Amino acid sequence: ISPDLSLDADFDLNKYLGELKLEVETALDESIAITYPEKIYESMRYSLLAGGKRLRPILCIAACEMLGGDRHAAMPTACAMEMVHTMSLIHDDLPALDNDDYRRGKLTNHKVYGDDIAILAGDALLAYAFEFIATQTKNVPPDRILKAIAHLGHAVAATGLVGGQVVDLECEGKADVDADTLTFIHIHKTAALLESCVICGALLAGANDTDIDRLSVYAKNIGLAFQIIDDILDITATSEQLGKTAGKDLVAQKVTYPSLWGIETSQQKALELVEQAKAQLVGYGKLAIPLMAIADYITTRQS
Ligand code: GRG
Repeated sequence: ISPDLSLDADFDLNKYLGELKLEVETALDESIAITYPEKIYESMRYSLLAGGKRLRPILCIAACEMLGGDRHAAMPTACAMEMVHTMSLIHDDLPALDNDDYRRGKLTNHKVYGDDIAILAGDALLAYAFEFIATQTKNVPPDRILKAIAHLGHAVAATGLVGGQVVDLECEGKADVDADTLTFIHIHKTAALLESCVICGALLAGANDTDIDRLSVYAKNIGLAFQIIDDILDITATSEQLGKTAGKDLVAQKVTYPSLWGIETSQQKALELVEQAKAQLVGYGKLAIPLMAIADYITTRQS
């Protein structure tokens, strides 16, 4: 589904993603200066500026622009989304959770700065994200900013990311996790923040209730599709590294969509979710092209 295929021809998604990623990274670089006590600012910057696709800020900006909003109005919120995402990764990598040594091709935060500073860097990034939206958003009516702050709070609290992570922890080592529980985990752990990026971008542009409903379905669907593809990429990447049999053994320890449904059915499900996501945006015409293209990118991405 496309708003108008002839208008699509000129749109270069890679160029769009590349340019926005650069803009976001410049804004992120400027968002935190190193001052006393240096160690905490260095630790925050180490993970915030470690690369990554910057998909969350890009979604925030694309949603704002689709509804006629200004890119600069959304940039502080877009940066805040990446701060929250980064802090969730720092905490997720800690020995008490996933215990990972590498992230985005670099040593994880706690491997460089120690568990104590990594916990504090995560806390600082989370608090600063909200301060950043409240103090840096310019030329947007305050009621819209307030709605965005409330939405993000709901998305990261026990009602969102944290709740999803808790259920994930409870399922660890269990072989009988069902599809509903898995969906609960992913809707909260992964889709909630992606959804908040889209909704907050839209709120800053002055979205009405219908816009919010449509974008909410769009974002939940691409969020779930994103996680399904993430699980598939995990298997294929692990298989490539370790040989197919060893890779399968390794991923079998955790119930995922591909372990429940198989890779092909999971891929099909992700494609269906993306088509339903795009169907929400047909009424927005040419302005929806970036969000439509990002939805497709979710299922075609290789990393
Ligand atoms: C949010 C208060 C608060 C605490 C964190 C640890 C935790 C609670 C939640 C875990 C959240 C988590 C790590 C979800 C996984 C999300 C996911 C699919 C990450 C990978 O995202 P990409 O592919 O990564 O966009 P890049 O590196 O490109 O940014």
